[in-house]
Amino acid sequence: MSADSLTWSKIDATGLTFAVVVARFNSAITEKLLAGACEALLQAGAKSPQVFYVPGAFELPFAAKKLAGRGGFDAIIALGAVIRGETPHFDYVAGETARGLQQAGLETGVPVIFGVLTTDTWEQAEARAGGASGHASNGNKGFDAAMTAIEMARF
Ligand code: INI
Repeated sequence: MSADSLTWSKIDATGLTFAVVVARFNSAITEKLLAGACEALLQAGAKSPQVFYVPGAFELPFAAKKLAGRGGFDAIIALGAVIRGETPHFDYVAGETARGLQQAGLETGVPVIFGVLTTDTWEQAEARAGGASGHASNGNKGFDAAMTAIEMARF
């Protein structure tokens, strides 16, 4: 296991309610993150999450803040994939998404979880979304984001 991996002890999400906001941009990746997040929530005994879609990662903070402010969710999980490619657009999208999600959580008091991949290449993103299978056992950051959400909801 690499030094920067998150580790999870057994954690109980019984009775907790989660919203997952998913960016459609790079959807082949973000759908795998969503599957990983749902797997974690189910394993931990949470209800099925309510899933909401936005066009791209840049729109995640707006949706997360709106859902957090609406009430009824113990945490919001934001999922996206920002891939560098050739343009400086990456830095704006990745930076503002991170800043906005942190701000949404701090301003509402509801945990908002940063489940957004920021990678140089498509292959790196795929590897962090569970590879070809998308399975949690294969390193799926959507799974990790959901486990983080459970822990922070219990905080
Ligand atoms: N959105 C992503 O989710 N991932 C990306 O890699 C990406 N790139 O590379 O441009 C991206 N751009 C769209 C952005 O999130 C907004 O939807 C768009 O700028 C409209 O606000």
